[in-house]
Amino acid sequence: MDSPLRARRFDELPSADEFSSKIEPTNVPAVFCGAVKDWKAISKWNPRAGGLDYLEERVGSATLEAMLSRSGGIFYGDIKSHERVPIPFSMFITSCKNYLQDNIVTALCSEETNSDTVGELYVAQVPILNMERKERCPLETLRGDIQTPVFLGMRTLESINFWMNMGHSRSSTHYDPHHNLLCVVAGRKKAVLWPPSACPVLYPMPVYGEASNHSAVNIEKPDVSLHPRAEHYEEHSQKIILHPGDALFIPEGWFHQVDSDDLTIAVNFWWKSDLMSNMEEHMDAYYLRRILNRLVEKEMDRNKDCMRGLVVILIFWKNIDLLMKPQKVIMDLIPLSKERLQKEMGRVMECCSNWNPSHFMYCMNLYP
Ligand SMILES: O=C(O)CCC(=O)C(=O)O
Repeated sequence: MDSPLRARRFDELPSADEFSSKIEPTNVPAVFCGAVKDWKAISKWNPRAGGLDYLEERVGSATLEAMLSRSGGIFYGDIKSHERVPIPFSMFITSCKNYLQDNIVTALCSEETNSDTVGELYVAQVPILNMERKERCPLETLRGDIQTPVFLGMRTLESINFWMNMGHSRSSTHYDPHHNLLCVVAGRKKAVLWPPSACPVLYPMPVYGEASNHSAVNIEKPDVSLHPRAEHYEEHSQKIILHPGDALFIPEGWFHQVDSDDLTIAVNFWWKSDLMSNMEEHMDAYYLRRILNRLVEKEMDRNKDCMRGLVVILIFWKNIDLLMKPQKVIMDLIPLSKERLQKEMGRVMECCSNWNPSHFMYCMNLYP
């Protein structure tokens, strides 16, 4: 991982001005130690210190949508692997109490998720605040137990969400289209982070379709015959451990995989970045061409990979059906000389104006 992309640790909290001018615009993660340690939630929600009774009393009657995983405690993005099921929160709390009584101790953030002991139900991303759908906010009552950290200033939040798992669980590698502050209230989380530039090794799913923000690589056991570049995924990653009271800034577009110790509770804040807020739709085609141009120029300097990218783009362009079969396309790579490459790239760029931007996005999804 390049050092400018390493997460910075802050033992003292920045002011709202410092966050807006020096931290947020860098689009590099940051850890704020003890940022939310004074929340009432820290003392009241802890499942191992009476928190389950407290939550039951405050919000036990709420019906929530929980995620039910079909792959043990690992929560992938696609609907084949999990579904959202409505459950009374009191039922989930009762399961947590039984779990505590059974005194099952799971290893913190172990590298291998043990499917015998993991919980399959995850109360994930349940709104405490939801600006888009104000009526769908089953945990609004909990708002009084938390405060928006001062350094987020007067930002307009999209949502504040509640996360609580019973057994050790893993949220699979994905990115979000919002800036995020992930705050741990109880338990511990291990976040593995990759910058957006790690796309080539993480193979995000096609932009059209379900779970487009998720990596197609099975990080537990990458299949390098299917995803050859995934062999290098660790080189681009960094690991962060979060304790109760800590907060992690995950900038938009950063891939993250999150492991939660059993009985972990967290709250996250999502807000739209200035960059996205200021992107006018009529500029999209220009941005796309501009970015493509920059990527191409960079890749020109890296002869080998550039050939691969170009050939993928050309093959896609010639035969739209192949868009659905990226592996086949990658198998069909052919070498080109640098001169030929430059010429062909010029042709591709000339064609850009005839392309629907979404064709580009498709290619960009597979390469880089
Ligand atoms: O804590 C987790 O399991 C996932 C959190 C997450 O993906 C997020 O905050 O965007």
